[in-house]
Amino acid sequence: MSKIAEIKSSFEAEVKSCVKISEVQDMKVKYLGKSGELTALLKEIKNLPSEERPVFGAKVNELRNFIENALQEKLFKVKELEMQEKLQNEKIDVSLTSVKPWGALHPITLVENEICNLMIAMGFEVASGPEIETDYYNFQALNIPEDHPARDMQDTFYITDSILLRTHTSPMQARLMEKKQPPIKMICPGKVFRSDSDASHSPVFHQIEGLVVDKNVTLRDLKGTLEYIASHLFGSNTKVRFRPSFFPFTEPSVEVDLTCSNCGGKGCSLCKGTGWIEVLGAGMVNPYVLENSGIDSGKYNGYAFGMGVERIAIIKYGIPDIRLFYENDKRFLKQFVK
Ligand code: 2NM
Repeated sequence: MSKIAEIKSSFEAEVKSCVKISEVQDMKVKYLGKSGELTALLKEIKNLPSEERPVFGAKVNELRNFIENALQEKLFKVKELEMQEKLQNEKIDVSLTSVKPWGALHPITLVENEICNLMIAMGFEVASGPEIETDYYNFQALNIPEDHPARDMQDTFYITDSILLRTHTSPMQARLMEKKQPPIKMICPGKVFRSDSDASHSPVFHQIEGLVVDKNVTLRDLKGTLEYIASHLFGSNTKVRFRPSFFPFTEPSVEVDLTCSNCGGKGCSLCKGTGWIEVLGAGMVNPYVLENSGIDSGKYNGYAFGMGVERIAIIKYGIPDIRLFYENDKRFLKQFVK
């Protein structure tokens, strides 16, 4: 009996000092386990006179229940304690400044914004439209005939017979002309798609097309507008040259050359000794295109131009391969951060 009291008081002292879950678990083994103190005590029962055994057994069981309950209670308290401690030590300071990931505008976005801002300054409105277009707006409305090579599966990504990925942004201009009567002064920047891929062609690239429709618009108005853009993009000495060309949607049509920004027109490897670089296409809007969109070609005329944003950026920054724009190599992209 005195042994029972002894175990109880040593247990009570020990349990008080427990602060960890593992300590409580160790105590369970020490007191209640197979080779624990209570089991050892029960083994002594055979040494007692038979009339004392029931009382002794009952006392040991009472102590077992007491220990079990006390350990259960202690485990609960200690778990709570450990949780509080974790909350104290592991709290996250959300007000700390984080490590900022690197980011900047893409060079294509920078050049696109630069051109758009020049056009906005001249009073052009900016419009955008669907990248998935109908054959009608992408080709028919723009006077591109059925047998034109651009309509070939080799050049155009078709979704169905009559739905496709736009090959230029002019379908948006046809849409606008249908909705709005002149005067029209608009540009249309956006992604365009052509089945072509090498160092100077990407199946997805960016265009900015411009359109002016009004009374008495002249080729000189077109040239003045392009001179303004060219001098801001490539320097005030940049000259603009028109060469005759052909597009179904313009008549007459021109290829637009700028004096080489690398050599200033003297001739170098970039311009292959000519002093000029072909940068964009343009012309006076074909009257058929105006009529297709419900504009009276007897009353109104206009000019239009189309340029590749990548092409402008390649010339401006001397970039050797168009694919550099799409690889997201930070060493390349960082060079354009001002
Ligand atoms: C170019 C070249 C020449 C053009 C024509 C039109 C529209 F909608 F008026 F018919 N938009 N863009 C055009 C004209 C585009 O890209 C080389």
